[in-house]
Amino acid sequence: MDHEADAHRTDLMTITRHVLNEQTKYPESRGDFTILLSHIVLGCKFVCSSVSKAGLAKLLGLAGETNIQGEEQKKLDVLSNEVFVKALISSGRTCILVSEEDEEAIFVDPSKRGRYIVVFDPLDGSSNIDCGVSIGTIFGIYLVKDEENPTIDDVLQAGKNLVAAGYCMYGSSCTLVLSTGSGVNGFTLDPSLGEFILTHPNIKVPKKGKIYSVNEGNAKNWDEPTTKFVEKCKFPTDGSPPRSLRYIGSMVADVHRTLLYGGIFLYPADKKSPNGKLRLLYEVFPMSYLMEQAGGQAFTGKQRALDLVPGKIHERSPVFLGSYDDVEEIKALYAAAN
Ligand code: FDP
Repeated sequence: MDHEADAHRTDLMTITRHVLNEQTKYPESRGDFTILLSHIVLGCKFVCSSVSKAGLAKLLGLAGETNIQGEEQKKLDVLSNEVFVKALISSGRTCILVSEEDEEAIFVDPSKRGRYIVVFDPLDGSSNIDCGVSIGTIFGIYLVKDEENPTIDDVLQAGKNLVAAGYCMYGSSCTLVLSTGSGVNGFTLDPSLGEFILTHPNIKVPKKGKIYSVNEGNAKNWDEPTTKFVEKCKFPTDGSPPRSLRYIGSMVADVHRTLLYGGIFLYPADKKSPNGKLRLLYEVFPMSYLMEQAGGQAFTGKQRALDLVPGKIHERSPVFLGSYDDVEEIKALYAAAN
């Protein structure tokens, strides 16, 4: 019997225990982040349970529809947003919230205010809900400059100022991937325990990948560097085999695969959408932060993604992120084109 392996199986590293361990590296820490994270985790557990019961619970359908009891049914993304907003406010550790679902930033009442800003997309990839494809929650966390006087400028910070970022993927299992600035760790929800357990410690994205991930339906409108890059993936001229194309169309799932298997995920600018499609604050920044923390890169076509400073909370940006070498290739093509 392998007693050592057995000891590991009985020594469960939950996400809370992991963050508490990290916290001991900062003696000045007051445990605020751990409390904030436990509220994010609660939101993720709620959404996970709702997504898995969606068909059964008749949660699907348009917002505004009524159920048998005559109550208004909420679409999953609307419901998820409400759960996250309430959980984050009640944590007492947040001062500003920016959600994909809300046009304006939410300023938390002074009586419940803390020093963290959370930017999030409560249910990303929502066009995939009805067909049971993996979807997820994405979040990024900043610190406010002055807790007494939070302003919108505290939100409009470069991605490199994030203090933490992560996503939770609602797929065949429920996986929460988190970075607090010292690497990336993945936790899987054990439904019988109701706890996220560390299952993917210290994730590193392979230096070079064999997969590219893009919505090729937009190819007609791409610029030259993107077109050349995808052409090279399909018809390599250096003797290497062609790369595989994988595109789910749900950012969390596409990025999760890229993080684990390597490769590149791209949502470039095109003639119809000069800023691409993805939102800077709660899609591009958190995923770019995780990718860099895992040893990869994230580029916009012009610069390092995390150096961008948003001008508006719902601003969009093109993005190329993934394995270090793959992003180097696209950077070289853009450099040659300018
Ligand atoms: P969705 O429209 O389903 O919400 O930004 C949202 C997003 O999904 C991402 O999750 C996904 O990567 C992207 O849009 C897919 O866009 P396309 O359908 O244009 O490929």
